[in-house]
Amino acid sequence: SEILYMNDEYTKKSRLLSRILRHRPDLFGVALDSQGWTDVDQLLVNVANKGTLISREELEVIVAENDKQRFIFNDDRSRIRAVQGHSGTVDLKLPFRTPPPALYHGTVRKFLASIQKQGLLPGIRHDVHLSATRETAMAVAARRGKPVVLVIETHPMVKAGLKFRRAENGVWLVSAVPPQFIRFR
Ligand code: HQG
Repeated sequence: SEILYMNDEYTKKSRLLSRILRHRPDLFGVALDSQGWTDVDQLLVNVANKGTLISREELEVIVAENDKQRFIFNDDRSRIRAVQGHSGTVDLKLPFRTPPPALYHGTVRKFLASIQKQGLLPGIRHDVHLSATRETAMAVAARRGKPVVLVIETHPMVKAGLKFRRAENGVWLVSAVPPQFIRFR
């Protein structure tokens, strides 16, 4: 149907925007500033030059309807950035916050031995991503297989000097989680 087609189209365009705004702005000649922002009009021109037409109206829908609220506009809506998930040298300047006592991380069994030894590491991303609810962590893990949800004891981490931030979409960010703060069962 027309609506389904539009949804697929938006999902494809949203994935492309994630790739540009989080990982590879260079491939599209897009410049992100130090906090990850880029000019909306310029972004749409550059994306069009590479063969994908996204109108300003479509972009508004993609940002507003995105299932994980992955993108955000600045106040006058002239600039846009990814809310989290970057692999480049972006500093989002999110304030430190005290997290709830338990946060959750969804993973799969094949990673457990390594996580038990090394703790949670950010991999290619800037930070380890933690979820506020067990359900969200389940959904994150289900992308990779049968979910295993780890409970993170945050207050001992804060006492140990580790700092937490929360992105606008509710994802909690921390540089790493040493294994002694992870409840495996
Ligand atoms: C695992 C998606 C071995 C970790 C989601 C995870 C989320 C280790 C994978 C967001 C490890 C990294 C982030 C260690 C961590 N040894 N494996 N020491 N430490 N891992 O994708 O948390 O659609 O970078 O358990 O919904 O899965 O992109 O992180 O399985 O919000 O917006 O290494 O990405 O959102 O994978 O997902 P990722 P994640 P978006």
